[in-house]
Amino acid sequence: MAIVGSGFSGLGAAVRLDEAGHRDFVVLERGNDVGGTWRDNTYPGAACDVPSHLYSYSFALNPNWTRSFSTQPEIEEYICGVAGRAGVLDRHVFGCEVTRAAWQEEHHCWALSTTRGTMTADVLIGAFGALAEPSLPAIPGIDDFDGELFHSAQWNHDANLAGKRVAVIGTGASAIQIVPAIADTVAHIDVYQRTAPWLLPRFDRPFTRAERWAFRNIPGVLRLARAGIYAAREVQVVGLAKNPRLMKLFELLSRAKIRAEIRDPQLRRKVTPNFRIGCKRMLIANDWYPALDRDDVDLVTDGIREVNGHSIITEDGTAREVDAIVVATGFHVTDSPMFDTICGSDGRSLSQTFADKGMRAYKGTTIAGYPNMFVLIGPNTGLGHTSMVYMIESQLNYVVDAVTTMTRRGLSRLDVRQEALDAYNEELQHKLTGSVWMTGGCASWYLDAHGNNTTLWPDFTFRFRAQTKRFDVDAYETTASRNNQAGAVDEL
Ligand code: N01
Repeated sequence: MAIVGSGFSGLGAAVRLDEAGHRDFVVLERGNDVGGTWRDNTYPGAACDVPSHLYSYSFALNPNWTRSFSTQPEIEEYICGVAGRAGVLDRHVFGCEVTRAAWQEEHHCWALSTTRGTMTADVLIGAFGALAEPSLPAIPGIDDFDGELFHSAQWNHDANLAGKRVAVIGTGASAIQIVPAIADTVAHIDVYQRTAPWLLPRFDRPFTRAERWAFRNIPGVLRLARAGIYAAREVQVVGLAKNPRLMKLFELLSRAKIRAEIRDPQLRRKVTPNFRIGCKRMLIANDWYPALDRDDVDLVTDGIREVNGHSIITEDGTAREVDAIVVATGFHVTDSPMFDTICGSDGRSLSQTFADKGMRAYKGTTIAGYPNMFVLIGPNTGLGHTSMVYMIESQLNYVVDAVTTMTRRGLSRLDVRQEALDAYNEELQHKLTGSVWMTGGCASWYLDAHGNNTTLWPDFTFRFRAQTKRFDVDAYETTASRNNQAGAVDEL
């Protein structure tokens, strides 16, 4: 088996397969360590907006989190620790980028081309992540900018921003952490906002010594903390997915926050969103509005026309000179470049398969025409309100059971039936129709070029857990392996 990527999902797959006795796998990782997005996103202020007791593996609870919402270094350290303790690093190949994966119908395997050679695998587990490929804005002249220029996920730590004039483009989850973190160091920040985000309070604090003692020593406390966070977050699904009108309560809270944290009425107007809260990811921060309210921070809401030399020029003709530009414009989510490199049984790439109706998978994991392939954090498994690690672990239950099924039944090929995939997606899209993501009046990366929401899970997450608990082989066309055909037929 080949696992592509070693972030939370790929590493989780390695650990869970290993535990289940499926030890013949290799993890191909283009970076130089495990950690994925938590290895790459080292920008100042990087931290998780889901409490760590929930944003961690259920099979590797951590009593040592120092605060409720962990920072990036602590999460990266946690992931590295899990990898080391699980004993799966011996099957990792680092600095190995998969450049092409093509299904070989004749041999029932995947042929992989990588930057470190070629290989074949019976099973391909795509754990390449949804937030891995930085999306750069197509602003005329930006490539010829005379100063420092980098994406939030590729922070240039050699660039000394102290005393410099800096532009930050974007006001998403990354930007709202970066701006307050650098505001004291730099001379001036121009924040370029295209759409104002809704913000809620961040209930972040260090754990007391007594709490940490309890996490370490009292059985069940960690699980209880986790369950409490899970339940509190899951309640939001009622408003987000079922009854968007309820989200108005959050809007009231957010408006009160704007009034309390910003003095300038004009700035208050600029930061007040014009869509229903929840339509785009709700952000949590206590230092974003105070940062915007500083005299040395300007919020620019005019669109960017071009970059010229050292200046960013907006549509109204104003030129603002800067020494550095931080591009915090998000990721290629619905159009990942990985989709070009994976070719299924009819030779078509995933990009081609997704071209008509957008990204679609069965249970977010398998795609018709791509046998023996499982995608982690696949279509419609994303969340805005709670821990992705919960969804990943649900998928891992499914994948591990699928591999066990293949082994037990002697199957060399599994391909999800197109009708199962279609029916699954029809129901999914039906559930999404009334959700705030579709009706809230915003443009977001949750929607693809067709206007379909192919990213989010539209229901309670425990429902996803339930439907991925067991591998449902009946939804698949299966082929017994040539070696095992007699035995397999018996068992089937
Ligand atoms: O990216 P985003 P992000 N010109 O896509 C703007 C996760 N995350 O890196 O809203 C000007 O959310 C864009 O404007 P608009 C989390 O899942 C988690 O911040 O499209 N502006 C927006 O303001 C999150 O959702 C944590 O109008 C342009 C911003 O750039 C995901 O990562 C922390 C532009 C992009 O926001 C991505 O967050 C950080 C252009 N051409 C991130 N193009 C946790 O704590 C885009 N924008 C777990």
